[in-house]
Amino acid sequence: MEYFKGIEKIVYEGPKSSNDFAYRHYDADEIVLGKPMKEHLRFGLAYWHTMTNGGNDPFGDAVNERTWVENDPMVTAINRVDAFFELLEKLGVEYFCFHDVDIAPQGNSLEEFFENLDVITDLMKEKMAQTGIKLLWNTANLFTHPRFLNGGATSNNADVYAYSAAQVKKGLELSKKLGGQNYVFWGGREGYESLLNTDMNLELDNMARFFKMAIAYKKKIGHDVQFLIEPKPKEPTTHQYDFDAATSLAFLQKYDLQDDFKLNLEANHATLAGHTFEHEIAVANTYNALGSLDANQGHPLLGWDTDEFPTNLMDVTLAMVEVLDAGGIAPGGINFDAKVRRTSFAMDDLVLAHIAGMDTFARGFKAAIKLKEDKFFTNLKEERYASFKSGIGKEIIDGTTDLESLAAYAMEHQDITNKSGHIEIVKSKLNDYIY
Ligand code: XUL
Ligand code: CO
Repeated sequence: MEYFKGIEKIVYEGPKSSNDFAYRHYDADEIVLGKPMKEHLRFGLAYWHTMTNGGNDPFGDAVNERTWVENDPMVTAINRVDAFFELLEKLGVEYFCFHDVDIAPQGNSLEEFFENLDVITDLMKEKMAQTGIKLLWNTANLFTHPRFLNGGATSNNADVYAYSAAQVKKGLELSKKLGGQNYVFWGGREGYESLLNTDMNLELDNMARFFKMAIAYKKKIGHDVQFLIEPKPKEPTTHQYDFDAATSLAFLQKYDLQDDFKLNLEANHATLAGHTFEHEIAVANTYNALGSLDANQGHPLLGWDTDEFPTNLMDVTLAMVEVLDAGGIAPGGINFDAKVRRTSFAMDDLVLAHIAGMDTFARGFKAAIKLKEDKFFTNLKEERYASFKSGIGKEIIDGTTDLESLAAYAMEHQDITNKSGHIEIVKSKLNDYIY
């Protein structure tokens, strides 16, 4: 059965095309920096937004037209697999991501849930073999069901902790079965609402214990998958433990987990934390911890996680500059953790929204390459930090000076002149690369 009727495989037609159902910038096979563009960008589709989300908001019911939905949840789940792979193939996207609860009904027990997951992942495995489509990452949803109201691995309730472990154990087995390249831990409700009744040290210790058990289990089953933590500062809890890249890295170092985890950074989570996307990627790069990206954008006027499709070319370009600095994103990818607006409820909106996101990333990627080739930022920074190239600055870098000799130097050089950064003209020149 065909779900996306009337839509052919989306192909690259070039920037002059007026066909909405074509790529104007993303040319999967174009050789860029020695390999096809698709191998740089490694786009992924998110099951939850694309297949499962109904378009509900706190004020309104589901609106999305989704022709795979039937009364029997298992029939719907099976239909979804067909529709999902049809969409992946039509878009020419080679990776996907899911939470356990996105793909199969939970039934009335863990046993039933796991059986349903086995049936659905059998189907997925067949489709993957037929199409060459790969699993970028999967994860366990430890936040939607009421049992997780106090979190999963940081719950005050040990039975919930054990339940969470069961889901992650199963998730790792499914990752192995499907050849998952990464496995994500987003701390859904791993955080707290009030310190008045929260033992933060116990909760953080428990989270570290949980991660250590997951590392032990992936080793035990012989599945060398890259673990990723996905930072987010708030929502749903007031204080999420994995607030941002820096906080997550401090946690990993405190518990000696830094060699086993990298970060999955999401644009809208960065902005919620009061950062830019490129800031978060740059912080990860400082620690060699860039794992993967969740591509989306927030609304500049709204303070919550709107998960819009990424269309802001400047933001995407600056993020891609950092990705190039990291030497690329593999084995991570660029997962569209993005949902169509409630007013974009038609089936073909799913196609159009992904085209928009992929074209934006292709343009941003090319602009980032040009910026690197022209040494746009390198030249600016070399000039700005020139004082560390020679004289006292070089001594600081070489470690051949100390506080006393610096103080003696300062006594002789009190007449300090700073150079203007001319940041306004820098921004204007940057625009030339983007638009
Ligand atoms: C929530 C979010 C999640 C994670 C996976 O804001 O981004 O969908 O990406 O659990
Ligand atoms: Co995400």
